Amino acid sequence: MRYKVPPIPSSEITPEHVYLSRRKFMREALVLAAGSALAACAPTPNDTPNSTPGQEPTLLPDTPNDFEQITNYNNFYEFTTDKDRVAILSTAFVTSPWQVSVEGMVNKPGIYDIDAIRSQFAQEERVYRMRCVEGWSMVIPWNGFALNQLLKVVEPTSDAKYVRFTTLYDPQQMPGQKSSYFAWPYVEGLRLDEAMHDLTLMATGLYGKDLLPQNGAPLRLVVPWKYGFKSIKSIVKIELTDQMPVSLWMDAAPNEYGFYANVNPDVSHPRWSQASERRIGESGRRPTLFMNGYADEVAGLYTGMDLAKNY
Ligand SMILES: Nc1nc2c(c(=O)[nH]1)N[C@H]1C(S)=C(S)[C@@H](COP(=O)(O)O)O[C@H]1N2
Ligand SMILES: [Mo]
Repeated sequence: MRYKVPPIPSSEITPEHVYLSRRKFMREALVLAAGSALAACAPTPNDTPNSTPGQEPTLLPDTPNDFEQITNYNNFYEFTTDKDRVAILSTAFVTSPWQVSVEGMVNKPGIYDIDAIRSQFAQEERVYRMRCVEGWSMVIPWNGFALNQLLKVVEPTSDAKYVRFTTLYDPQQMPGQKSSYFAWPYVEGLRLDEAMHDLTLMATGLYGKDLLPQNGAPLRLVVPWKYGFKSIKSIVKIELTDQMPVSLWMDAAPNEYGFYANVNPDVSHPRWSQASERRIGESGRRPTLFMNGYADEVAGLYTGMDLAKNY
């Protein structure tokens, strides 16, 4: 029997004013949507042990993880590499006041206060899968705004090709940054067209509450079709550039972590398969979807590229 999970339908990407009325239907909607799943995104691995060609796939439900799970199992190496202890070690992290500098190849650079960001850009809810490169996943109802809203305001110049994001550097608050194992601060990057894509979110909250420190307060990137490490937390700088950014992970292990990091069950990590994942809260594993199930929306960004080479 083959297993397949539908993309979270765009009907679940709701503006805030209908969020409350829709919420109570969310679980039903997600389950119902499973019945009309598209086959397009996931090339089902033929080598799945219990795969029977020609048989209709069994649909797995794709419901949001609960608040406790999302806020107590985290990767945030600035605090600790222990996923179970990020929450406790980050409680005192100061996220207000907070400023974000938008600079580089833009006509209108600026320093944005987090409160101004919140009020200037209409907040909406996006329920996204998140797939960590380590092989676990969650479904998270984020609040935030499309990054392209901000980029349109600052006006990238015609030379700008990439966006480079930087996390706060403050070893007093973030003891993990005292380790010289990584080239702090954490840096991530996107191609400008990836950054402009409507799915690319700047998150300020989840489950309708402001982000907690462990999830990247007060402002973090969410790129749902890429491995979780691209979704950089606690951002203080957004830079437009013509140079492909070198991320913290590319610097640490270039043979293991590339610039693109698109979720791809067919391209193994050098040390483990990416064909399946453990959904937090579930027993057993489920198949990993090509582009994390968002291929219908984003595969066009990579037309003609060899995704095994551009990992
Ligand atoms: N600054 C920073 N951002 C980061 C990380 C980190 O260690 N530091 N970890 C990444 C990884 S590996 C994952 S899987 C996600 C986890 O996000 P979550 O804890 O909110 O689920 O954050 C990403 N963003
Ligand atoms: Mo991750």
